[in-house]
Amino acid sequence: MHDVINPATEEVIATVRPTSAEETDEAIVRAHEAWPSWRSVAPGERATLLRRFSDVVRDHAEELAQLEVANAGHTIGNARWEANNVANVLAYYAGAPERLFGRQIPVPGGIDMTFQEPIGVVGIIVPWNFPMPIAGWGFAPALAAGCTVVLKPAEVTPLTAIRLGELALEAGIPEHVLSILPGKGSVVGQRFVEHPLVRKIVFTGSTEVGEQIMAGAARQVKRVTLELGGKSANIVFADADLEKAAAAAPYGVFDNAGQDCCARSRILVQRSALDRFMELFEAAVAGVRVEDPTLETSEMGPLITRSHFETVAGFVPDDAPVAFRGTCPTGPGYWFPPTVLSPVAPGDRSFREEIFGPVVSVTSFEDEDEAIRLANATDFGLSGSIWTRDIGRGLRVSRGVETGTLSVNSHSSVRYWTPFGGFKKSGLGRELGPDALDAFTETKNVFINTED
Ligand code: TAP
Repeated sequence: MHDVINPATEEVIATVRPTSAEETDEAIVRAHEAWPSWRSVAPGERATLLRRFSDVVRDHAEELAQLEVANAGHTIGNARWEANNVANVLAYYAGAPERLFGRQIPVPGGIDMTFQEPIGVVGIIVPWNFPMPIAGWGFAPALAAGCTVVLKPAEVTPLTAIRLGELALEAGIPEHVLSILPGKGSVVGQRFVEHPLVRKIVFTGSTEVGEQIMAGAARQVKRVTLELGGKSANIVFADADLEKAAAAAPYGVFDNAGQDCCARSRILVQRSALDRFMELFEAAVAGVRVEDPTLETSEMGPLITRSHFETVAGFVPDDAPVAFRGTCPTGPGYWFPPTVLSPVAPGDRSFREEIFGPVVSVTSFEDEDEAIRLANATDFGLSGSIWTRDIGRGLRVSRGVETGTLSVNSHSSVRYWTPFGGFKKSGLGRELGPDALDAFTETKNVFINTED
C-alpha cells in the first residue's frame, strides 16, 4: 500500500493500493476490448456523454478542489480553477465528435476522401504538479476522438484522478473506456510503453523520463505526445510598465510553489531598468502570501514532498547569491520561501536547470538581441513572457524566442482552446486547442472508383 501524504501537514490522508504489472495488462486488454463499441457510439451520443461528464465534474468541483488541496498542497483558489478546468476541457471537446471532419479531395476517376480514425488505447501518464488539468487535457480529446484511455496518476497525487474515474462512470461513460490505474511509473507507466495494445502515450513530466518513454515507444513506432520541462524567460524591457511587470512577476514563477513547467524562472531585465525593477519586485515578493493552502487568502502552498524540498534547497546553497526572499510558515510541511537569486550568470546551474520550486534567477541584458539570445540559451522552450509598451518589439521578440507559448504583458500560458506545448527539449506535439484531436486520430485516405 502507498501512503498519500498532505504536503502542508505531513499527515497521511489516504492509502492507495498500487496497480501491479499484471493488473495493468488486464486493464489495457479491457480498454482494447471496450474500444470498438466506444468508437462506434454515434457522434451526437458521445458528445452528450462528454457533456454529462463535464456537468458531473462541475457539480463535484468543490469536492475535487478540497481533495487536491489536501493531496497536492495547492491553494484552494488554484484547486477550484483546476477542477473547473477539467469540466471546461470536457465541455470544449464534447463539441468535437460531431466535427471530426475528413476531407474530400478532387482526383480523376472517382472520389477521394479522408477519415479521422481513432488511434486505439491511449496511455496517459500524469505528473504530480497539476494532477487534474493534465489528466483532463489528455483524456477529454482522446475520448472525444473515440479512443479508450488508461491513465496513471503520479504515485504521490492519485486521489483526484481516482475520483474523476468514478465520476466518469457516474456520468454514463461505459466501463473500461476510462480506467485510472494508480501505481508506480516504473511498473504501470512502463507497461503503457511496452504493451503493444497501447497505441499512443501522452506523457507529462521530466525531460529525463520523457526521453526514456520516447525511446521505448520507438520500438513499436508508438505515437507520443510529450510535455516536458521548462526554463522560461520573463523578459522585461525598460519601456514596459515596470510597476505592472514587477507586481505580476512573482505570480509568473511562484504560482503552485514554482512547480509549474511554465514557470518564468529566469527574469531578464534591461540594464537601465534593473535597479527600479528590483526595488518594485522586492516589495511584490514580500507581499506573496505563503500560507495554509486551505485559506482563501493563500497564494502559495508547500512543495510536494520532502525529497523534492531537498532538491529545490540544493539550488540555494549557503553561498547562493540570494537578493531577497519572501516568507513561509515554519513547522510541519514542505515549506520553501519565494527566493530571488541575483546576479546570476548564464552559465550558472540555477540559470540553466529546471528547479521546479519557488526560486527565480534575475539577469540583465543590454538590447533586444541580447534578450533573445539569453532567453534561448537553454535546452528548453515551453513558455515565456515579454513586457514592453512597444508592440513591434513585443512581436519581434515573440518571433525570436524559441518557445511554444508566449504572452506579452501578461503571464498567461494556458487557455484550453489554444494550443499548448514546447519547442526543443520541452516536448513534442501540442495539447489543447482546436487541433488536439489530431494527436488521437490517424488519417485514412479512401479512393472510390466511379468510372468502371
Ligand atoms: P517524472 O519522474 O518525470 O514523473 C512523471 C510521471 O511519469 C509520474 O507519473 C511518474 O510515475 C511517471 N514515470 C516515472 N518513471 C517512469 C517510467 N520509467 N516509465 C513510465 N512512467 C514513468 O517526474 P517527477 O519525478 O515527478 O519530477 C521530477 C522533475 O521532473 C521535477 O523536479 C521537474 O523538474 C520535472 N517535472 C516536470 C513536469 C512538467 S509539467 N513538465 C511535471 C512534473 C515534474 P511515479 O509517480 O511513479 O514517479
